Amino acid sequence: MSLTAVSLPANPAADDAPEQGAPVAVAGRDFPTNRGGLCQKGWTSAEVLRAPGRLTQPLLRGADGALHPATWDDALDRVATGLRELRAAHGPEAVAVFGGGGLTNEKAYALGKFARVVLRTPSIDYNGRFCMASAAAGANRAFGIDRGLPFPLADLGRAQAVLLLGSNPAETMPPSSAHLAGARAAGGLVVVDPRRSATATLTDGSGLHLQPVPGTDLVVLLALQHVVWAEGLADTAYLAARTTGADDARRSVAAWWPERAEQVCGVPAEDLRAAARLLAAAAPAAGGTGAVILTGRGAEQSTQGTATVTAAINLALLLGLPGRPASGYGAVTGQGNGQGGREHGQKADQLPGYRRIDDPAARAHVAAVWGVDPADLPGPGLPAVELLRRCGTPAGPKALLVHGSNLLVSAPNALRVRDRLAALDLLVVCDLVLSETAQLADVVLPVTQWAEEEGTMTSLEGRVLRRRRALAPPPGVRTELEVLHDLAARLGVTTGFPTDAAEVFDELARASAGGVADYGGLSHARLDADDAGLFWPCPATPAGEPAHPGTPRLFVESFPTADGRARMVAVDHHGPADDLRPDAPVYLITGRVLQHYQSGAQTRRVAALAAAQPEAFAELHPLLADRIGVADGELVRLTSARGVAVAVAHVTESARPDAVFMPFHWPGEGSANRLTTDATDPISGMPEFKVCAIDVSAVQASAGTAPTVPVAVAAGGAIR
Ligand SMILES: Nc1nc2c(c(=O)[nH]1)N[C@H]1C(S)=C(S)[C@@H](COP(=O)(O)OP(=O)(O)OC[C@H]3O[C@@H](n4cnc5c(=O)[nH]c(N)nc54)[C@H](O)[C@@H]3O)O[C@H]1N2
Ligand SMILES: Nc1nc2c(c(=O)[nH]1)N[C@H]1C(S)=C(S)[C@@H](COP(=O)(O)OP(=O)(O)OC[C@H]3O[C@@H](n4cnc5c(=O)[nH]c(N)nc54)[C@H](O)[C@@H]3O)O[C@H]1N2
Ligand SMILES: [Mo]
Repeated sequence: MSLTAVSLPANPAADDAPEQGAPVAVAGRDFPTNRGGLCQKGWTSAEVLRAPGRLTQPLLRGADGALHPATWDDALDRVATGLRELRAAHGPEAVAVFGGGGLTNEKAYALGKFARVVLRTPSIDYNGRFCMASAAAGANRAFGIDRGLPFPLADLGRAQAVLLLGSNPAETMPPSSAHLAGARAAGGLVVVDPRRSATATLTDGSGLHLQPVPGTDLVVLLALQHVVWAEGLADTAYLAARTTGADDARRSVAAWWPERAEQVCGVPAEDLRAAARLLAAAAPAAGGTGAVILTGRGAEQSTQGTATVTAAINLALLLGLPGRPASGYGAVTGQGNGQGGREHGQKADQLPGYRRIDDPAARAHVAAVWGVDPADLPGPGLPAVELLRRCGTPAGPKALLVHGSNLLVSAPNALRVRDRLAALDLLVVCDLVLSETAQLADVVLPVTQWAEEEGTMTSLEGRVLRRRRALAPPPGVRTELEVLHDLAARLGVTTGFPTDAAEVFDELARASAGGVADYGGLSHARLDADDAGLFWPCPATPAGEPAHPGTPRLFVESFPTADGRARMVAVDHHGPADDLRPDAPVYLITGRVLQHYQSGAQTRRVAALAAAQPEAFAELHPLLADRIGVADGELVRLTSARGVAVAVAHVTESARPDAVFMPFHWPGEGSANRLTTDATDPISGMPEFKVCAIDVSAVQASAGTAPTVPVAVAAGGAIR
């Protein structure tokens, strides 16, 4: 299975799609990435798939301001008419598209093609911008390729040391944390997290938990490199043979000796030294079994996310790791199709096959597959945060189509996002449920989810997997391939948008051929024959020759850059955009809990999960709780320059005294993203979700005005 909880493998026993209403068992399949295990959310995912509140009819906003059930024809006509009018009045850029990393490869591909060929708009981006953008930017720059892991996940289990920066797999991908057991047993697990997360507790008794000041991972990484150089632990033969830029990178860490780094990141100098030595000893060049450096969202969702990833890569190169056994740098992918979702063209600057939309050769290739003139393909669009910021402004998009994202809850500075989306002339949301974003829409189209349709997804290791339909969709819903086909036809494009996923995949394979993410040798039929999937790049081979076996391990011989070498780039620390100050003296850090998925649109509707984590909460250290006079279980008010949130205090020593942790799974008053900043990384466009400055105080409940804690919006509540 791919490493996300909600995206579970279809029950392999369920060859015949059970009928609607029949029980669906979700079973762990014996598969190398998850060792047959499933996380808690996984065990209840059959419930998630059948969560109440499923939309089965399109909804149209009426003159009375409410959403009313409508026929598919009326709903699609309204969308097509609206798009045509807005395009005629304001030009093609006035229509924008927002995709999602939960979409299958086929849907992500079709959506990107729809934007460029039917709408002819450059304005398309997706929620992966919030997720993998910094890891992608760093890896593309250094290695010439962005595949979450350059080796099969099972290799991780053989590594003697693993450095995890800002990743909490014990809660966010429990099946994969089994692969940390090897490093843990060897005393080589190092977890960098300002919070004593569930994953950080795995270092108890052995290994190291480094608990930095939020937003200072880059300083930790610069210091680790400093120690490697200073103690003669660098793999200089590897640097000479396989990299460029090592001298620059070396100069950039000269000023970050451990005692100075400690002043900024708060991690004791001795711990920094110990971590660097432990990693160096695990490197194959030093006789170890392997060392892996992994980043998660904690290190990446920062205005210096690309720089932080670059520093992690520089450290890996310094130790000679990439391309060596059970070694290297990787980024832990997030959503169901977080990897495939970023390869096929729903990114603002991208064409299928991970091609650049500003590359003339890439445009010519893809235009030929699409049967259009390359000159008619739009150029690059704006990254997600900027796209949303411009929605409904005089020069910005007037219409937005949303496919697979609940922006009102998950986007940074969510109150501003709400204002921007409310200012649109036409908001169209395709979803399974009436998410908070769908509640604001003019048109809501009910669609199928992955388990109800045919398709493929790609795991963080670049393993392309077939997903077969495991259950019948509720009557009344359509697949997004059907929606795009129908809309294209209404907008005058009657070919090129098939509704059969195998056919879409074949075209995707041709469009990707010769690109970085080459799927040219793959098809549904070939993947059907191989339950374990195949790793891209997997190019087509000439007729009569054996099929390409796929590429489980990258970088063994060289890197896919112009000169075959990895590029080391000097980076430096500047700190968070919204830093502490007298009226905002505490950091807010955000993230996830085991029981909920993302914006919670699906998991908040599942009774068992809602009961286990019913309400928005904020973790506070006892010292901070004492200072503001709040006890465990009482309400706190969190205030940033953007907004105010209210949450239940969880008083715990796992927090730093200067940092409150709040999950972002809840809407309304309990929404962490009412507080977060929409400042972004200048290279990747990634917003700084993980760190901003807030004030926190006790909510004094006065009689009669007891504050309410937000709960899930009742399904269907806004329909009249
Ligand atoms: N249960 C569950 N699982 C999920 C998801 C979910 O919503 N729920 N979502 C999926 C998706 S899309 C993703 S992207 C992944 C995300 O997976 P992770 O990256 O593991 O998840 P997060 O909880 O966002 O962040 C990880 C850790 O970063 C820490 N952190 C916060 N600020 C900083 C900092 O400045 N530096 C460092 N080093 N750490 C910091 C937090 O304390 C947190 O423990 O999970 C996937 N799996
Ligand atoms: N503060 C803070 N905010 C964050 C993060 C953080 O760590 N901290 N993490 C960020 C990250 S990494 C991510 S990935 C985002 C995720 O946040 P979102 O982009 O909001 O992702 P989901 O909550 O998964 O929303 C998916 C929506 O699509 C619907 N859906 C599911 N499957 C399909 C489908 O096949 N088609 C369509 N059309 N709809 C479907 C679901 O019902 C749901 O309403 O949140 C980001 N926001
Ligand atoms: Mo994500």
